Amino acid sequence: IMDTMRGRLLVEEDIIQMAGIWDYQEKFLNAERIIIISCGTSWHAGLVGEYLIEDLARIPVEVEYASEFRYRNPIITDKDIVIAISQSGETADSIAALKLAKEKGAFIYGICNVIDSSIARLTDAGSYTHAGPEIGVASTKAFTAQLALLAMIALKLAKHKGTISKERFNSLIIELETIPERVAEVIKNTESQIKKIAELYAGAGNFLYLGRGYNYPIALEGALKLKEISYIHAEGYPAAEMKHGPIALIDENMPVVVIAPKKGYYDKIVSNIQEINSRKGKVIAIVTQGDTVVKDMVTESIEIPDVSEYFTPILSVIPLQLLAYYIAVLRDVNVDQPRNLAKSVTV
Ligand code: F1P
Repeated sequence: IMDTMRGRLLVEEDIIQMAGIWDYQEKFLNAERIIIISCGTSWHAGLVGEYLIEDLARIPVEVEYASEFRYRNPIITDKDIVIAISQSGETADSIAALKLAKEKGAFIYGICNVIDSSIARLTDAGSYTHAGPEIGVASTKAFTAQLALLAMIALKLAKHKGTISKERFNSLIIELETIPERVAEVIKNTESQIKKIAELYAGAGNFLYLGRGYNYPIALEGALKLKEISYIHAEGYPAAEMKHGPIALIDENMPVVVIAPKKGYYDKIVSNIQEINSRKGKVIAIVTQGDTVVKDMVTESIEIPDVSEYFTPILSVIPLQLLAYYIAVLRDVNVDQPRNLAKSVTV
């Protein structure tokens, strides 16, 4: 993330070179719609991007799985901007979806980690995440870098659309610059605790992950990381959807990871935890530092620093990545090379 942001988050008006959209800001500001296409982990980043761009810049955003988009008959015009997100830049479904959007006249913006990859070459413009090579197959640091970049894009658009004040923009940028240090703090402060939690739950057959708002996509991502590298069945859901089905699964054998920062949806998530408790589910909660309410209600709580809601996903995903990692290690599977998964899915 530090590399993603280095040299770009300069607050002085004239030298802002944020997020590679400087030369295309008119296109972005006049866009009737932004469509984000991607797969897997990158799709989860796209969902956070939707929340950020709609919330801050008030531009309508749709997020589509490239693997669906490419086979249906989507409505795309030259007024649309399509953002393709891909760690590898080689994912076949994303390439096909992007080509389709290009044929229909959309402006294509890429967010890739691998420089000069196929997707990067197909785009009209873009930003690299500069997260460094992902050694393992499962995308982790590229994901947090994607989130940082999307926050930068949303903030930049918001400022120029006038949907946030200059003062608010400046204070959010200053805060965003502190996020890499907060990430380091989360790793340092939670790793040994997460190792112990992994020991308690490495034998579980199923996991449920719940989150709301900005942290709903993080619930999806936490579940995907566990599936990908530990081979444990896991489902991610918006917490409010729990009552529409998944609640039937909750009993004393079901670990439920709840992302519960003390932000906008806090009271709602507290009542979701009560519902899980009354069914004897075991809650592992991600909470804001100093939160005692949720801490007293749950089996395990993992603290993350108090930051603006927009940036909570960058921090809340770290304990979930570590949990999946330590569970996989305990189950003696190859975390870097999970079975059946390829680093870039080229078919
Ligand atoms: C998409 C993706 C990854 C996942 C795995 C398979 O890749 O689904 O999110 O971790 O590696 O591919 P990409 O388009 O972001 O490279």
